[in-house]
Amino acid sequence: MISPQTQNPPTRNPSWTHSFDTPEERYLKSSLRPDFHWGFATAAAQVEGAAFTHGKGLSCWDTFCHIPGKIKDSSTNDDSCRSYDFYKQDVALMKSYGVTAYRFSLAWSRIIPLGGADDPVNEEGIKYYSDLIDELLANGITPFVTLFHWDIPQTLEDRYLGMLNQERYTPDFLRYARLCFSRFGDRIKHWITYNEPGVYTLAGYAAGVHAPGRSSFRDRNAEGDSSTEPFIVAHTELVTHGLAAKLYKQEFQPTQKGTIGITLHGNWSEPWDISDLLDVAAAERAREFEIGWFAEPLYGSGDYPASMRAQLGDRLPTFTEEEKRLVRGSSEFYGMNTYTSFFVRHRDSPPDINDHKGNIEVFDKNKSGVSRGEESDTQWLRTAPWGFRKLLRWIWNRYHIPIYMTENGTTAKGEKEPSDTILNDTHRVEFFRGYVGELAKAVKEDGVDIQSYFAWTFTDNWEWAAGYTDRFGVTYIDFDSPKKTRYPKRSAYFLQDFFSHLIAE
Ligand code: GBH
Repeated sequence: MISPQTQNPPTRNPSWTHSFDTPEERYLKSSLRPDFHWGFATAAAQVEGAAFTHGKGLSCWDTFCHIPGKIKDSSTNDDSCRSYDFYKQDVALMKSYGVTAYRFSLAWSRIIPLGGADDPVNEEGIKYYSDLIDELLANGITPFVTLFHWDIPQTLEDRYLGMLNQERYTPDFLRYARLCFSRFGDRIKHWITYNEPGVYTLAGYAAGVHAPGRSSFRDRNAEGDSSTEPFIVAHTELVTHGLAAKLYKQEFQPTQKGTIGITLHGNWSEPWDISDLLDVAAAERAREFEIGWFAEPLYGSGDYPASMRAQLGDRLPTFTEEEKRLVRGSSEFYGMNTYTSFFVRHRDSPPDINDHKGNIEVFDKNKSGVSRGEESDTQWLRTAPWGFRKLLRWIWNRYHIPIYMTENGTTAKGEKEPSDTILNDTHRVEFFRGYVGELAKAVKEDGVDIQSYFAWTFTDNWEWAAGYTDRFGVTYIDFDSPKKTRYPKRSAYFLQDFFSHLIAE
């Protein structure tokens, strides 16, 4: 069992010390800029709780998780970590971990309960975020804010199917964005419009396993079309990101002096058979479908990758010239979420109508039997830092734009049941040692401009369709306890020690 905590914030187990004295680690000392930001990232729907109180309106996840069969452990996010109630303790705990920054998202339906451009504002919701921001700043922690981390107001789904209706969605999103800039922008200098637009649309509209739960698969979802809707929603996200960024730059940036961008997901794809040109091409195609889908319009040619157009034809929307101008160059940095790497093999058969990956197959081992990495407690996720540096280089060489690492982390086997060794999370420590080390090498040796690292995540939380079964935190939560008691794991202090070694004075 875990021993009870008497201190607040809880104190570090004195036996948890880390030294960085291998030749490579000594060589990497002070390789990160003095103003490098490090900390943790979270999302409102995964941590806040207070889903139906304090004036909050419903989000698509509040409805989705109450539909039987949608969440693995039949849990809901009604109270989750209760960070709405305990934000002060959380800031104190983060401070004790030595972070310099914290990335969190705003729940749109807490701020505008019905979501729409003409709907009333919930001042209590504004006050919550305002207080959180003040608490962070008072503790020397720089807030990074995400406007949208997947929790669209349910009313907008009911009114017009949310992002499937670009025309009606646009003014609603822009009003929400403007309200946030005007109420928080005096103190927020780092804005992220969307978190992983690709995952929102693929999980919600292609696989149908996330809210709003649409797909072509009638055993799973009553409505939807996996062959078209994901691309329509992605288009809406790109264009409205561009509009919100333009709004910020024109009306707020001159006085508020902040920066605005977007966060994309992306895992490294490595050819299954490096000597097979078809696999080499398939890996590049996989990267274009996963990452280039958003990155090319934003940072590259201004249009979708040619490989996507070739496979998808008219099912991929077309940018008007005006939309292209809006989107291209709109993001001032590359927000990167990455968790793992895969081996990718070409397929000989033509692509399925519901394929979104570039007609490839994904493997855990390459042709020679080399594994992509050690298993976590999550099927898709393995420790594969070898691909992380390749990914950083690939992005940097193509786009030459500053990179903000906005998420990276892992679950670990054996964390489902509490035990007296559970807090000594060696697997997670080794994951971070690998990934943060590769990041430092990319900065020092490849000259990649990386300005932040946010580990996913601060505490165990509600992992969407996986419920409470997947624990990504550097802090253990006893979800059965009324106060959702927090217990630091060793990895929290490992990150603190590693970053004090890596960040220059
Ligand atoms: C991030 O998404 C989210 O931003 C964050 O909210 C979440 O808690 C965190 O990761 C951990 O999951 O087709 O079976 O190979 C990561 C999203 C999840 C996208 C896994 C790709 C592949 C599933 N990724 N998914 S599979």
